[in-house]
Amino acid sequence: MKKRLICLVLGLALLVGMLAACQPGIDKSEPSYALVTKAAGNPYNDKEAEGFTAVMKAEGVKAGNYIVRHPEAATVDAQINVINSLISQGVSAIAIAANDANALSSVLQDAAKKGIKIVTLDSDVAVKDRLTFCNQAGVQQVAQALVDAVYDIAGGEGEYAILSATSQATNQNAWIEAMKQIAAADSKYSKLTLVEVAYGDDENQKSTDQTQALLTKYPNLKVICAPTTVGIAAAAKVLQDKKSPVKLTGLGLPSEMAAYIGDDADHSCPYMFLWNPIDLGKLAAYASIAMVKGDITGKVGDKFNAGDMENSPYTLTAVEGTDASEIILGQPFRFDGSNIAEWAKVY
Ligand code: RAM
Repeated sequence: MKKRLICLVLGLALLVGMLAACQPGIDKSEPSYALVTKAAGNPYNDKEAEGFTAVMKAEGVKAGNYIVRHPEAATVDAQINVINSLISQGVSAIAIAANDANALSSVLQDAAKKGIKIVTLDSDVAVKDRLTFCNQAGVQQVAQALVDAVYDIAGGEGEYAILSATSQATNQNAWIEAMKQIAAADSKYSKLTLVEVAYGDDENQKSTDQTQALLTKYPNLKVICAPTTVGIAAAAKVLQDKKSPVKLTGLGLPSEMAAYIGDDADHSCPYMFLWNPIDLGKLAAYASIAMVKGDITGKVGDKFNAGDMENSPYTLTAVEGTDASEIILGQPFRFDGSNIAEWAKVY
């Protein structure tokens, strides 16, 4: 029995080795591009990768010279490992959705010293550690849409909670901070009370547990706002299965949320928002290519072509209050009962 197990393990190791050997390696005579997402196991990240890969193929980058890496968990350590291995492979550019705003600084600086162009997408790092940021939608616009949705769904007053991703996620933290400021700045929102920001770490089970804990802790809770596709899908299922009167909004993937969207007692989420994550991956691919070619350097005002993307050519604009740049993909888009079926087929 033991022998058979050893044979099986050795056989599997051999197979994995052979498969790895079949992967085409980087051809160093041509540029090479890497995408590093937040983590494996999140369909949103698969969509980003789909867009990135499609552009690489369309632009004639040869197989082996574009690499998609999904770290094993949404942590800084997992991303540092991946970036170190990309530095040793000698890629020309890394596009990364960061799990932390500051903790990747030293590894990204190492990469930059080797001449690797660093672009962020979805979740930024400190502006000194990257050349530009492919931003899905303006932070203020996302936050305003979410605060207004909470206000509307709660009927203008009462308790709400936020179910976020990881506590270090730059993008979620920026949206939540902006939501708090918007709510504090206008007396219209003064009857809304944010009772807790909970973290489901972009894991289904943790997000489910956190939703259940919020329901137990806050019997008067009216709305949960989950600015994460993993969190909103987990919360939607908990609320709908329980036929809970608590309602949900946030940022969700239409393909995962179609069963929960609707403006009646049978559905947990009246409406939510997102952007096209496939397009975000495409934008990061085009920005990386333009950066490596030297068409852009990351300066505000730089422009680049992005194939057949809707807003091409894109211009690098200033991140509010700084002279660092970002590239805004578009506006947050609203999904409700009237359009969810159509969009669920797309992403
Ligand atoms: C999750 C991730 C991602 C975020 C979306 C809305 O998939 O946290 O970073 O942009 O939600």
